[in-house]
Amino acid sequence: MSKKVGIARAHTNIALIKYWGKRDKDLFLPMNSSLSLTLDAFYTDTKVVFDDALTADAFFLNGQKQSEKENKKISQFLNLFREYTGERRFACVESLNFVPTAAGLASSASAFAALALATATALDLDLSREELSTFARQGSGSSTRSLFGGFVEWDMGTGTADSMAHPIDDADWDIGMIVLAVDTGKKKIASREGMEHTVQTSPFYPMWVETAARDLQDIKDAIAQRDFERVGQLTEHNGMKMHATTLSANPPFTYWTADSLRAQEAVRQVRMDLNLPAYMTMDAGPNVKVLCRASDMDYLVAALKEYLQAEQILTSLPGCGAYVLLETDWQESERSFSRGVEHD
Ligand code: 2P0
Repeated sequence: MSKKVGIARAHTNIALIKYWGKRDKDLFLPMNSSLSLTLDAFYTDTKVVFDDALTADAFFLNGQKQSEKENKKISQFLNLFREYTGERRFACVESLNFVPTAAGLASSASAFAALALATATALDLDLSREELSTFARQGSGSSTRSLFGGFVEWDMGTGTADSMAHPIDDADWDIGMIVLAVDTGKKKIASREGMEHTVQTSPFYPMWVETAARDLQDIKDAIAQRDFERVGQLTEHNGMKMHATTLSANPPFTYWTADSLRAQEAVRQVRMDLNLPAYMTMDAGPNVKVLCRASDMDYLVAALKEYLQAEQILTSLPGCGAYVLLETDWQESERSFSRGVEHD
């Protein structure tokens, strides 16, 4: 009996210049390049064991065996590695999500980045992080960026070999993010379907692609100059444009709820009252994320508590890239996961 084990941690990321639309659905090639901030506070730990004794792949999330549908997604992802290496064994995948349920943050970014690194570790693959990001991408587009820390670009590339992530900047210059988790229910329109419908039906979509390229260049320049206000303005502008493409889809749809609008209004009010830079962005869900100065976070949170409940407000500093864990780290993760569950 032989086993090969790999364990890894990856943090989630929030796009400042959004990935919205695929030019190739099977290969997860995006219509535009994107740029994100990796977040320290939210992450996934994943253990992969390739084992002779298994007769099928198995997937456990937060200690629960997952449905056939979820299992299939994981199997297909593992197949990419099996095809690449000639590995024939099945694997057992266990993941622990340290993304508070209350955050309502999509966890596919940290999930597939952790799974990619854990699998590559189990199979002793000698790949650069950039190369590994091309595998992660084929699990979920946004996970491409979670292999790196700080500000990260996912270059759309010309094909599957070069559509990969690159680190841009450590974001160690007083950067923070506040998550306003106004609604934590399951999203009604999955991002995958939402982006496809938008690509197919929104007359604004070509303009999205054209201006996203410009926004990306501008934000990279602003990051290089450490011009926080410019980074924030571009983030807010780009995010709102993404959501304008959903409103202009046919039939139209939106990820915003009344609570999202109230949270946006709270951010506008608070930044005006405190006269502090704070910029909003939203993803394929109702929650509002606020890019701010790390040193302003306490003031902003205190002021936002006038409008939202304390438990709806979460904060994070920039996070690091994905890394390999040892068996002892995994045991510690399992313990802290069960402690967290007990506290819920
Ligand atoms: C992003 N989002 O750049 C954008 C902004 C949501 C809005 O990436 O189909 O789960 O698995 O590649 O990565 C969410 O979509 O989609 C996403 P797939 P994914 O973060």
